This record gives sequence, structure tokens and C-alpha cells, in this order.
Amino acid sequence: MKLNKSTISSNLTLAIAKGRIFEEAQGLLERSGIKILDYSSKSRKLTFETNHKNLQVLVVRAGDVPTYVDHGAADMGITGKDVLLETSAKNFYEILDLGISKCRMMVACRQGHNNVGITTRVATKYPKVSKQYFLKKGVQAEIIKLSGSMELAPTLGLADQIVDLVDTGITLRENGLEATDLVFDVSSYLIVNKSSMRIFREKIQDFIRVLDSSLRG
Ligand code: PRT
Ligand code: MG
Repeated sequence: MKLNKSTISSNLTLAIAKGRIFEEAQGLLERSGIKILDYSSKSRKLTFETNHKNLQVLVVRAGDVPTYVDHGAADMGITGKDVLLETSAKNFYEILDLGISKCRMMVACRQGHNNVGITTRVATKYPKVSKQYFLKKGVQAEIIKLSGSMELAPTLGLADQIVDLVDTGITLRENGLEATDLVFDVSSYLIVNKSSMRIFREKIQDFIRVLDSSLRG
């Protein structure tokens, strides 16, 4: 099923997380008949026209997608479940699991040091998710917020454990760490601003239907 060119007649903006999510989202959109024009990974451009003249694409950081959609600066967005669980933005619906950019949010520690007691220090880019996870487990966790390279923290004695995204496990292994527990499975979702959904219901529902049928096909 392809998106009919006349389907979208009002201006809709879709914010897509740059990097690995963008590459996979682009493939999914193409299978749905939506081509992002003039895109190159080397380009500094941040807004792109598509072959549907009323659909525009923004390329922003994964963590900023909910903010754009929350404020209605973008009608729709594509970003990771990890980002959606961590954000405090609420003014959007989580519509569709796109099944792309899959990985797992995991707890990890130094290899052979999986004997954590009832208190632990946890380094992570995801303080909200981590706090909830350890609370549920009945473990008192001191959360140390980092923006990246969490893998260094246990080795340097900054934390006992980390909570981070894992795909192949190579990053953990190369830094002397091992994954111990799954926090949740991650993939990317389509989100839609609540007012946009009301105002452009038909157009957006057409868009969702087309994406959904590409996912099944
Ligand atoms: O780089 P910038 O700060 O701008 O943004 P970003 O790092 O958030 O962007 P990017 O392109 O890394 O994409 C992040 C999003 O992609 C996440 O929010 C996830 O939804 C999704 N995703 C899927 C991943 C991974 N898989 C992944 N493996 N994001 C990050 N990783 C990293 C992980 O953090 C770790 O450093 O890859 C490393 C682990 O990979 P393995 O294969 O060694 O296990
Ligand atoms: Mg990155």
C-alpha cells in the first residue's frame, strides 16, 4: 500500500530522530511511497521536502523528538521507546511500534561482579527509567546521570552498575562489562501531537494506515 499523493493536503511535519533511527525510518517510509528529497547523511540541512508536497520532514536529535511534537512544532515524530519512557512530555499519543532500531535497555556491571546488595550506584543516561526499575526491585539505587560513555563508570569506580542500551553486546564486552538484567525491549515508535490528531485526523489516520500496512507487508 502506497500513500496516495492527494491524501495529504494540509501541511504535516514529521520529526525523525537523526542517526541510526533516521536510516531505518527512511527505508520504511520509502516502502510506503514516501521519499525524502535531497537527503544525504553528509548534508547540514535539517528540513526536507518529500515527494508529497504537504509532508515535510525534520531531522532532530532522538531526545528532542518528543519536545518538538509536544509543543506542536512537529505534528508527528519517530523516536526510540527509551526516549519516550524518559521524557516528561505528555501532549502526544504513542501510535505505532515501527519495529525499527531495535535494541534492549539492560543493567550491566563489571564481568564477574554481579553480587549487588540492597544498595547500588547506577550510572545512566536514563535516570527516570532506572529509578523506577530499581524501586520495583526493592533496591535502593543512587542514580548518577551521565550523557554518554556509561561503560567507563564501573571500571573507574564511579558506579556499581550501569543502565544502557545494548545491541550486539560488543560495547559492554570490550569495556569489561556484562549484561545482567533486561529493563525493557526498545524499538522506535510513531508519535502524534494530540491537537494535530484532532485537527488533521483523516490525513494522519491515512498516514498511519499506510505505514501500518508496510509493516505488515
Ligand atoms: O549521538 P546523539 O547524542 O546525537 O544521539 P544518540 O546517541 O541518542 O543517537 P543515535 O544515533 O545513537 O540513536 C539513538 C537511538 O537509537 C536510541 O534512542 C535508541 O532508540 C536507538 N538505538 C538502537 C540505539 C542502539 N540501538 C544502540 N545500540 N542507541 C544506541 N545504541 C548504542 C548504545 O548506547 C551503546 O553505546 O550502541 C552501543 C551498544 O551497541 P552494541 O552493539 O555494542 O551492544
Ligand atoms: Mg549515539
